[in-house]
Amino acid sequence: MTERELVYLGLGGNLSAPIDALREAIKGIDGLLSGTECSRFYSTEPRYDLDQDRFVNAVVRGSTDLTPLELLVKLQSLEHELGRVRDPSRPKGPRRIDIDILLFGNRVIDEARLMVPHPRMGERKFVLIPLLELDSTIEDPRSGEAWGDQLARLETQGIYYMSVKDYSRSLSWGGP
Ligand code: A4P
Ligand code: MG
Repeated sequence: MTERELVYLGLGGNLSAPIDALREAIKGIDGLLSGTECSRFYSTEPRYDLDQDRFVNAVVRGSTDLTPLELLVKLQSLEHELGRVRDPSRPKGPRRIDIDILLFGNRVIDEARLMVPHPRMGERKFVLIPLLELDSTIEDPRSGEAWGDQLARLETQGIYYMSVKDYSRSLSWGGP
């Protein structure tokens, strides 16, 4: 039997009502993980492909007894259901929703289909800030370094809190 492991997922989107897209994604993820919790939502300047709208980013965590690849397949079908369309000419371009596996317990996974910790998370404030909101003490299982120390080395990246009405970490939103 597999043991339950704590998983952190990075969510982002910048096309057609991204707040709604993230909320729908969180509902879907809540059906896959137990004890789901979510960071605040952040409005973030686009990285890599700069000619696109700001993203909404957040991090969700919860526990699972799925294997990492089983979880990846389920998350990819959730992305698809929520209207994710891949444009091969713009791999870092606009998208309705992107769900990345950031951390899976303390595992280090180096497979073509799945790399954990997510290989670029240490350079992304739009990942590290919401991640550390959920647990300020977690460490990179590759290096043992605190993610907070990696965050402290990064340059300004344009990360803004969003005031989302009636939002709470327990996944309950009041009102429309
Ligand atoms: N894959 C490997 N490791 C993982 C993992 N840990 N989690 C493989 C999820 N997937 C993983 O993913 C491509 C392949 O990576 C998958 O088939 C899977 O087997 P994808 O989601 O199809 O491709 P992608 O989303 O275009 O790549 P990626 O790296 O997730 O995109 P990025 O790098 O996230 O770029 N700026 C701001 N401010 N905020 C953003 O959220 N996002 C992007 C998108 C660009 N700029 C941004 C943001
Ligand atoms: Mg992705």
